[in-house]
Amino acid sequence: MNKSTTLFDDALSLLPGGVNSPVRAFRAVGGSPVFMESAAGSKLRDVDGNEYIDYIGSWGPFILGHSHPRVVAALHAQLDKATSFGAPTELENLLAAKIIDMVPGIEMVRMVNSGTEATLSAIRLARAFTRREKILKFEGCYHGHGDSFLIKAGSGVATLGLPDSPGVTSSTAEDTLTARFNDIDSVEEMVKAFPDRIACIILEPVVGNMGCVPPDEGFLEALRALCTREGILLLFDEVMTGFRVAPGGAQQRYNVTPDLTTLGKIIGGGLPVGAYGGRRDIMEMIAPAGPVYQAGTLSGNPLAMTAGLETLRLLSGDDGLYPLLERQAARLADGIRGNLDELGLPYVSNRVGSMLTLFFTDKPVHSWDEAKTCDTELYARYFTEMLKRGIYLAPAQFEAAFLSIMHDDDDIDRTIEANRESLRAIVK
Ligand code: KE4
Repeated sequence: MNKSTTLFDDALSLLPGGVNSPVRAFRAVGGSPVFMESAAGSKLRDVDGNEYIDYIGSWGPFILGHSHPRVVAALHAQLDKATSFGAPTELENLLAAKIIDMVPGIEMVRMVNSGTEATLSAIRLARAFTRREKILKFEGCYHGHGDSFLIKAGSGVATLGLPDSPGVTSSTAEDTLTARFNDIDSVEEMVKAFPDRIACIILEPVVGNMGCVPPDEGFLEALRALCTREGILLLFDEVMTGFRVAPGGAQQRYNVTPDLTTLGKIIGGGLPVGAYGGRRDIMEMIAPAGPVYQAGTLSGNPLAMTAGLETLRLLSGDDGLYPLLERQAARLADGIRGNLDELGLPYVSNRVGSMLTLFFTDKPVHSWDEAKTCDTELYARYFTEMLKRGIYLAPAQFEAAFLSIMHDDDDIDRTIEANRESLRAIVK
């Protein structure tokens, strides 16, 4: 028995499902999760000494690759001073200023400790600002595990086939309306049915949590116009797309500015940081400036601020990084598409920047309706074949794969070859 399996057996008696986050448990792909020990650049090493090319990157944060020397050096320096005070520090000013400088729609920002905290806080703020109670989300989008979001959610909720989670009260669920991503008519329908009652529309502007699903031409612009017309706040949940699909996130890539934005993942450079921000007139309602309460013991702690600040400084300091990510991800996607064509397989590959997904369905995937037709059994077999070949993908069809600036030509070539062999193995 290898060490990962032994550790997982132990974990099962200590942690629910043996993990601290459901998607890590390999439930959707079978087998026992791999326990990791170390990482550097694009590579992971597990507790049994096996090495993998990493396409999870801790679910998005490691766009610079694991253990970037400048981030590690900055953390060592900060560790020697202090890790947290529960008092203001200059580092919070510096990271806030960097975020405001990089993200078009953010004039003021509040740090929290996770994407979930960011989205929970942002909808409370939207409800307070508009004095309305309903929110509207899209089927297949995931915005963290807050009660209001566990309604037809994506990511682990979709992966585990969970209905809207038990423990969410019916009154909470009633205040969450849902529509179809990329279908503006389904949004108009909800707006007509609930006039002047929707506080905000929250979406992943590029969905990652049903797999990677780009916005159709004009969809984001139509949402922007609808929200402006109806006095609804447009909330881009850029926890995944922020600093990923462009330095200024999806709102910069598609030139559509939301009223509020939530951030996470890359913003912490691998340490726990989330943030929400937006128009100053809205943000100034947050305590202690205004009446909307939100707080956090470790919000803005110096260690996490250091990792985030160094990461964003690196991303904004080198104009060549995003073109490099684009080139490498395009090469990978083209290679996979070439394999699919060579084998005559009908599957669909979606990509935006350095996030991409291979969908095991023959339908173009524009919304959850198509994503849910995927053959998740086949994905499970594909995942296992790729893992055997040293490629570490998301252990679930309804997730995105991520590249870092450290994924070099050899990584891409090896992944394309592993993809070819794995596709052959599963369709035999
Ligand atoms: P966290 O609370 O996990 O930091 O962020 C929640 C969240 C909010 N919004 C979006 C768009 C997100 O993608 C996430 C978290 N993403 C998942 C991966 N699909 C995190 C992985 C996990 O749940 O373990």
